[in-house]
Amino acid sequence: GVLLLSQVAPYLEQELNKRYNLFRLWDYPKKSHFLTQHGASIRAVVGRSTSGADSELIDALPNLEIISSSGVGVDKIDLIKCKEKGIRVTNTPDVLTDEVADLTIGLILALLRRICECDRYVRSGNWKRGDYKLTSKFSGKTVGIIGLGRIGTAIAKRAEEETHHIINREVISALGPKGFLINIGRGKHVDEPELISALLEGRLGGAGLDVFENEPHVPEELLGLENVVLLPHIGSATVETRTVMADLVLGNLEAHFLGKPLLTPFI
Ligand code: 8YV
Repeated sequence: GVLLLSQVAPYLEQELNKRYNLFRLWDYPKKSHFLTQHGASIRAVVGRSTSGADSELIDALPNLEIISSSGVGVDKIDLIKCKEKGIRVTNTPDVLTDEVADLTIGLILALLRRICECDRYVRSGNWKRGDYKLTSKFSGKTVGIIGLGRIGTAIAKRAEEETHHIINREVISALGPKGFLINIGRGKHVDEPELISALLEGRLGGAGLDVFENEPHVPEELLGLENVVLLPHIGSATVETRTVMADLVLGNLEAHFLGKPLLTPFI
């Protein structure tokens, strides 16, 4: 059997259903009941970056061979446990890079040129009451990118938690009132309370956020701010990209069960 941990693109679920004996974890009100009843029959797990797979789940699936995850991030999968038990892990790298990079530029422009705020201004009829305030130019600005390329990943593997709260008070202060923070990676990279106080106190110009520390919770303080743009973790969420990601998830499972080399092994 294949266990689906959370909702994925309909296409992926349909294909999994056609090919395997598919169990959807959320169909079972009590996870523990499902695991006792069916745990031993599960050979593969499919999830997304946000669903992960912790050591408790892995231990409850004694015959698990592979975790095929839709998404590039594997930060919520207990990789040490997987290595110990010889469980393979695949993700969907590269195919979503364009999508996330495109949205990052979208977020930057939305934030600096205050596109969402301007839209609200027109809708509310305030345009008729006066001029809109001026915004910030993007062309020519310095852009700092903190990310996990091939080398960054190698470093992160050596030093776990290397990226936790990497954007702290010091970095935020360095950005300053004319600086903007975009987070399209992981919520935990940013010290959220520090970000909030910097925004409230005017020590940071603004923030464009696709991810949060405790999704889907978004801190109340952010909701009232005009100089933030808030997105519901949609970096890779287009029909085109999610379909290619789904094919990669399916391709990895198929390769595994045919005893062929995995297409995109993480471990
Ligand atoms: C997803 C992501 O949330 O790739 C990642 O790491 O965060 C996103 O693409 C998701 O897992 C897609 O299903």
